[in-house]
Amino acid sequence: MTAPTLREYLANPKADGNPAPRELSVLIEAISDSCRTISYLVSRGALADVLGSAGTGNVQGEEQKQLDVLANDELMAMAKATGVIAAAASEEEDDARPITPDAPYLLLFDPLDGSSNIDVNVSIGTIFSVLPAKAGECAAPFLQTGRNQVAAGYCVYGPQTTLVLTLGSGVVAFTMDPPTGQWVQTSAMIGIPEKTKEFSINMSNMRHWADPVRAYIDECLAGETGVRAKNFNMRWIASMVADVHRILSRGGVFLYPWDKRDPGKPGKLRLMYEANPMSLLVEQAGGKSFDGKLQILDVQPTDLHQRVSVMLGSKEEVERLELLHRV
Ligand code: P6P
Repeated sequence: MTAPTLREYLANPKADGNPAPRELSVLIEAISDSCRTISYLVSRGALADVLGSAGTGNVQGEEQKQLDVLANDELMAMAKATGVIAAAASEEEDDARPITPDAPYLLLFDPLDGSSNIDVNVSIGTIFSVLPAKAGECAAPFLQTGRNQVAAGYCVYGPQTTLVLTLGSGVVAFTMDPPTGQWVQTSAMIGIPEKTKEFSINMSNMRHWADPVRAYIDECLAGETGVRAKNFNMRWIASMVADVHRILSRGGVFLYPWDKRDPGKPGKLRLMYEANPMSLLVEQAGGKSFDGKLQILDVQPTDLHQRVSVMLGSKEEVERLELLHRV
């Protein structure tokens, strides 16, 4: 029996016995088409003269890479063409864009996360989040908690191009078959191991961390001689999509916590289109995601581009961090 394609997966009954809603299937397939296009652009790199700076900055005050802008334009054009997106918001744009009045969904995305890795040929990715459109019901329809997401996922552009997706009934993965461009299911019901020996954090920020984070990492570094009684390994790709993909694939814990470098900033990563979609995937896969006080999916957003402290992954590790944040 051959593995289903993305289209077949979307048409098959889910846990609730029903196929995905038609408009949601249309959207997910359109996102996969855009990811295929972005993957092609990323893979051509210098050959297509798409590397390097775009010479512009984004709302985050960050320099935009050419591929950031190309990926953003591709996803915005897709959002308009589907007819099922009421409005779309991007890391690369100050304000959300109204798209199709009375359409059922809001789309949020980081078009190309990990931009600092683009020019050095390290894995990067597209992250997306789908919320129900509540246009007319509230002044700020985007400011819904991550629990409201109807779908979330990412596409990692690495040795394989893999789309990882949840519609709220588990996490599945599809790998793009280069000769045909077809998305073929390669993982069903991804589960994060509760235990791990791998942590993922940018250690150069150690002197700036809050005490509970420092205590947790010190425990990991103490290895089998310390309270954890086991040795840990460290990974930091500086591309959230790649680090989270590893954690979904074999376990681990990822931290980008608040630190003292800019005390007024809750963290580096953005809640709406990085932390929330990744947290839904992680929870759906049996892991946890915590901001130092709350489960990230319970954080009530107040701004489209707000940042958040992120600690997510294997359940046992996040619960250790929760304990250390309570003492
Ligand atoms: P640092 C990429 O720019 C990103 O937003 C995430 O993908 C990644 O985890 C993080 O920033 C890396 O940050 O400070 O280690 O360069």
